[in-house]
Amino acid sequence: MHLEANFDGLVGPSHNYAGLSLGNLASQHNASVASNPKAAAKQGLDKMLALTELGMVQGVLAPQSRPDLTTLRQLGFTGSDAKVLEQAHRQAPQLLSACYSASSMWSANAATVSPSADSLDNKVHFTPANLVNKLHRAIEHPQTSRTLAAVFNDPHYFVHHDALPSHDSLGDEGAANHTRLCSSYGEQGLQLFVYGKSAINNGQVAPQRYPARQTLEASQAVARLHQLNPRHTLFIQQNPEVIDQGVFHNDVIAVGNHNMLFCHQQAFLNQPQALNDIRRAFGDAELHILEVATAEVSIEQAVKSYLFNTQILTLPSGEMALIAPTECLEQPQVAAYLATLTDRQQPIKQVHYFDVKQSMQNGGGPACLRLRVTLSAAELAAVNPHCLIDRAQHQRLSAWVDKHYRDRISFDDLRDVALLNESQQALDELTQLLHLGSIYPFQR
Ligand code: SUG
Repeated sequence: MHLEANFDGLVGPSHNYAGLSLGNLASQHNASVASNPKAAAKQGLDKMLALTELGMVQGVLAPQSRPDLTTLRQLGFTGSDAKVLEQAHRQAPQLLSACYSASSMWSANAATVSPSADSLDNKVHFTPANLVNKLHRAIEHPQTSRTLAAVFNDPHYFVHHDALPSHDSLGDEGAANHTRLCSSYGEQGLQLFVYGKSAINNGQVAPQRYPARQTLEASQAVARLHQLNPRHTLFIQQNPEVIDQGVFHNDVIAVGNHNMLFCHQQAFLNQPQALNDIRRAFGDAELHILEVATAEVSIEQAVKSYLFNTQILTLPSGEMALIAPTECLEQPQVAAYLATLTDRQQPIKQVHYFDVKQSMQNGGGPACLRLRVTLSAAELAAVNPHCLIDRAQHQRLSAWVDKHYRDRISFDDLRDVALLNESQQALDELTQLLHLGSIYPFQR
């Protein structure tokens, strides 16, 4: 019996809005808004608990230690920690913000994961994403590797690869640009990689305004590392025109689960052809493709609402449920679409709305916050059990947030060494709650 577990990134104590992500409209628009880390972490934890109450297996991934002092020192800031922060604040505010970002909360970007059913060696493969396109995210992967290794720590079942080399031609954004379609979780599935541009084939179309973060070459490398069967692996290109309208990851315009693909009509380049390729590669089994027409929902409304950054869950009953952000209720076209969704001929039978506004304001919806890991019963038993959420663990983590998190952070707070000390103390305690060992540089 296989199932799909969601591992959500726990929002870190330094969650803030710094306008760091060109091409991510929410991040750009909210650059100077004050954040509320406590509310952000609680919103995330509440979504995790709610999914367990729907009968799902839910895990949690610890946040990264911020500020990233290793990087700040590597950039030439010296002296005591307080001095490092003070200098960076004065001389290079953008670098200080980058080293303070809590962006690891969007664990869809942590890694690409392939289940054992799809890999030649029958193991679950993880490749942390190099996230080279944005400095604040490019510094995540060394810690991501340590964190994933502490959660999926049995080499009999789990294989951990290094991130791809850090170069734009190998830009990799992890599971945000990857979907697996299957008839049942434990059977061979179709691994669908969606890239923004080909780095080597320069003749190909690419976005003009905003960056394409994921390259074809990176996706192909991940597929090789994960020992995927080429017959069940497909690479398709995201529509560059929508990247230029704020669709910075494929998971902002399409989401798949089981034998269902939910996407906008403009999600992929040459969409009719792309959908035919998907149908052909999926084979004879039943596949539901639910395509939303531009006439029904514009790209602008899709981006504002994150209609496609929803999670599609297969509940224990076999019914599918959609986990949507409350912003979907605020965009009239999207609200109207969702109001009639369950009446349509398609597998989603329930829609649940969640307030993840703190994350949304930085361009991260419900699907950005989770890393999906398909597991057999034996593989699940090999996962660090303290990183799985139940009511008791949710309660402990909520109390931990209450104890350590601030309810307001704006840029000037980043220079305060007290925030650094608070964060390290919080994370030190967290490693005990989650039985992670000493995964952070400050603990070594
Ligand atoms: O990489 N935002 C993230 C949002 C990631 C969303 N993930 C998925 N679509 N899977 C990003 O752009 C904003 C940080 C700031 O501006 O403070 C940020 O990094």
